[in-house]
This record gives sequence, structure tokens and C-alpha cells, in this order.
Amino acid sequence: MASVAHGQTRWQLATGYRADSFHTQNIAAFASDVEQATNAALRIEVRPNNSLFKLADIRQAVQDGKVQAGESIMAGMVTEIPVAGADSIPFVVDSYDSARRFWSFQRPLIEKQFAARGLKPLFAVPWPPQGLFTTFPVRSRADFKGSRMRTYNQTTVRLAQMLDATPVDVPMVEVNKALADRKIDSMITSAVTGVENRVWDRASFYYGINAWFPKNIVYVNVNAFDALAPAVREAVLQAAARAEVRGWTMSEAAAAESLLELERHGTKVGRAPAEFEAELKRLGEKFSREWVQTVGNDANTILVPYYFKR
Ligand code: PCA
Repeated sequence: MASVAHGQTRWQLATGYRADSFHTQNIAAFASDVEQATNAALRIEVRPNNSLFKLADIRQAVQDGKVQAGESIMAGMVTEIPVAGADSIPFVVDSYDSARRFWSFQRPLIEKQFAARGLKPLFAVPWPPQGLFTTFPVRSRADFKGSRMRTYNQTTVRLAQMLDATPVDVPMVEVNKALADRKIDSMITSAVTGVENRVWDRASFYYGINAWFPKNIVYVNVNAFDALAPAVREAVLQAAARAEVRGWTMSEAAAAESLLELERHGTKVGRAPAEFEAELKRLGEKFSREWVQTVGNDANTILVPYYFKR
């Protein structure tokens, strides 16, 4: 797919999120940085909204060389790369600062897992903290029994099960329709995802449970990367480092703005009842134990320094 004309290389970068998502805007800025820094020796065309490959298939497509670069949500890779789910363990990371520290311990393991698959990570950017949207006021976990909870990864599936709700897998770009069609009654996601999907017509409540900060990662097929001239490679890495810093700032800004936007549209934003929150934390701990058991030693490689190294 990479075509070279007059010394110009073209890459496509596949993502499952909309063009106007802050993640995608950050990627577009990365692409334009690269084009500028290389005098258009490398042009990266961003293909948003599952248009080239579906979100869940992007990593494999990049690995197979069907497209040069892609973006995926890390926790969506857990079947193949369990350690990619580390950032979706509930109630471990509770701020952007701790998410940064966490990533510094998770990153080397991700680099290694990606390298083993012929992939090179470029940068990772978190979603704002995951909160709880509901169409009903929450008093206790009993309110979820028999309801339908939207899920997007294994953590959200497991939490739905623990709450005796039915997990319903809905891609991010279809959340609005799933709510309108009454296919879901609640979901755990970020406020910004709620805004992007204009969920306020049905989701009247947003509880800021601050459950985890999942990250999207942008990466490239190693063969495509190695085929670049050394100076172009260097430009890509520098633009990637800048994109990571910029993306984290954009995420934090989006987190604050979208809470206000939800309120402006009438969604009630607040804390969950204390007892329910404590219950959620217990379920989160149960999830952590299950996760550490499945992942084994790699889990300790992240969690031990995260908790004990300052
Ligand atoms: N939005 C994405 C992933 C996490 C988030 O905040 C989604 O809901 O699918």
C-alpha cells in the first residue's frame, strides 16, 4: 500500500474513532507535524471512523502490513496482549499524574509485546476518567439487576456481570443510536464520549466514579518504519513524543469541558451514593485479583513499582 513517488512515502493510519474526537485531532496534528518536518517526504493520511478497518481489527491489519499505521484502545488487545489491559483495572489510577507514572511502568512491556509482533508503538494518550452514565438514578447495585449495560472491553464486561447487568457490546460511534433504540440503560465511559454521542436525551445521570484512564495507542508496522530514511524516522519519533505530551493535555482539557457540556444539556453530574461507590471499589478489587492471576508476573512488573516506587 505504501507508494513512493518522487521520494515521497505515503502511509495510511486507521482508527476506529471519529475525525472530530480529540484523539483523532491529535493524530491529525501529528501527521501534519511529520509532513512539515520531513518536507512532505512522509505523508500520513488518517482514516477515521472504522472506515479502513474496524477498531477491533486494526492491530492485526497493521501487523499483517495491510495498512502501515493504526490506533487502538489498548485494553481492546487483552486477548493477545494481556498486559495491554493494565490501564483498565478499576480504581488503580486516579489522576492524570498517576496515569503518567503508570504508563512509564507499563510502556516497556508494551514495547516488548509490540516488537514481538513487528509493531512499533509511537505514542499513547488516555481517555478522560471513566464515569458511570445511567438512564435511572442509582441508589444501590440492585438497580442494575436485569438492566443492560454498554461495554467496550473486558473490564466493562466483567463489571456488568458483577452488577448482574447484561453486557451489551456497542462500538463507541454507535452509542447514541443504542441509547435511542433503548438497547442500553447504562455505561461506564468518559464524559467526553458521552458528549460526542449526545447522550443527554436518555442518560440523565453521570456519576464521576473516576474508575480508570484507558489509553489509545498509535503504532506503525516496523517494516514500514524501517523503510524510511533515518532522518524521516527521527522526525516521526520526535513528532510522536510531542503528540504524546499534547494528547495528554487535550485529554485533561476535554475531561473538564465535557462535564460542563453534559450539565448544560441537563445531565445531572455528581458523585455516586457513598455506599454504592464502596461496593464498586470492592468489585474493582475483585477484578484486580482476577487480572493479576491471569496476567501473572508481568502484572507485578507494573503494579509493584507503581505502588512502591516514588
Ligand atoms: N471512550 C471509549 C473508550 C473509553 C472512553 O472513554 C468508548 O467508550 O468506547
